[in-house]
Amino acid sequence: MNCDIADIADFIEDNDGFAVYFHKNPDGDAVGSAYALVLALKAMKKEACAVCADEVPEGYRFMTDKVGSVPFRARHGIAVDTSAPYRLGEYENVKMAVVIDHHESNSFDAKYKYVLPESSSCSEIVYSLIREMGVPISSLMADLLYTGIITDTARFCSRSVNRDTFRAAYELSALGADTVSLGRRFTYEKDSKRLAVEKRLLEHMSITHGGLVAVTYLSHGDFEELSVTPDDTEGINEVIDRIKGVGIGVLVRERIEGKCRISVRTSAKYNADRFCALFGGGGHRYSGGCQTDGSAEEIAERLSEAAGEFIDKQDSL
Ligand SMILES: [Mn+2]
Repeated sequence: MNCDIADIADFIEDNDGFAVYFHKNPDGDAVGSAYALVLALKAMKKEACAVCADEVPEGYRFMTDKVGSVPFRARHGIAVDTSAPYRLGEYENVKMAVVIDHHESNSFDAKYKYVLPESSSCSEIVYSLIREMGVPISSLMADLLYTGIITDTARFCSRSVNRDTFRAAYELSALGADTVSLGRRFTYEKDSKRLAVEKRLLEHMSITHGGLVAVTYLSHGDFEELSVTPDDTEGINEVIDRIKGVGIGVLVRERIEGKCRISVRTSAKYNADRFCALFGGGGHRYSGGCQTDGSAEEIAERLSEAAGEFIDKQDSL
């Protein structure tokens, strides 16, 4: 059961000493929502820091370095953009007082839990919370939140985009977000490394089941050969999301040998959260993920079959 967003604002007002946790392999939404919230807490003269099991990707540091987030022994945990405790890595056993998220399958237990699956990004929710807290939104906060929105929605192209997304984007733009350069930097321009990664993904792409299933992978060997960093694969799921007519798109990444991270994108007809649940994962209606052991190539093959079966079952209902 969700609490009211005003309850979270009250809890923050009445307390001090917050650590804002966000998921490992952080993306723009995790980074944007966490650091914007830390800035808002600091603006309220609260002690606050952002915490993640992994480092903030290089590409976001021009913003996060300005936040001045220094780790300390916090009294209260706040988790943002994180669907389940295991996504916090080494911090998975930290007790959260507040959970703010947009993953339907959110499995956290917290006194103040606010999960809005219809929200296209967590940054959008954090934006509402900061307004509820009555904190003026600085241009750095606006940049961070706008980054969360455009990266999580693949520049307003994901199926979860709605009028609230555009309203938040518009207001953040009015509050000083550098929309053009952030949009180009995070969702449009690609360097040669990124193009090489995409080329490899297209080479590995198999489209089966009458065009309904698209599966591709980056093997551990590809990661080594192309020296792929997490920065090079930010938003890379667009390669499986932008193919016309595909019902289930799957991308398998084997950054650590024998350990695969799987991303799934679906069309309106198939539920990504339910498909990923078959492999112990989860997510949203149109996007999800899971993890499994094996080589990327064999996992890709197995998932291609599983996706075909899932589609047949769904279509026969
Ligand atoms: Mn998100």
